[in-house]
Amino acid sequence: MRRRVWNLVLAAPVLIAASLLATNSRSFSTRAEQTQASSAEVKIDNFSFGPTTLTVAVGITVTWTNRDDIPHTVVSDDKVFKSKVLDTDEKFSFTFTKPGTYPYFCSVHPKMTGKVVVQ
Ligand SMILES: [Cu+2]
Repeated sequence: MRRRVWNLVLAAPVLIAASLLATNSRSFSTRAEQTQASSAEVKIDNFSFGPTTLTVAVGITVTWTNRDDIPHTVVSDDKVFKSKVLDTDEKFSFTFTKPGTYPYFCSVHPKMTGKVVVQ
């Protein structure tokens, strides 16, 4: 009995912290949508990257998702990043830590090109 009370005492601050954290992250993500998101997405579909040009802030993680029923890759022209062959619904992520323009293409279908602009 004594032990159960002690567990409760220990659990209370954890629960409070967890609920505070949940509240904080919710308000943060609302704000993030408007100003600085921490991630961005590119969809691969119908032999194209969408959006073709994605502009993000430094530190953003971009995730490419293959929504096509054909395998594709995401390969940087300057070899900054390179995915494996992505089957349907597979994802590839890369975090951009330096400003610049990062053109990329699909090595299976080199006519498929896109660009990430990091500001
Ligand atoms: Cu492709």
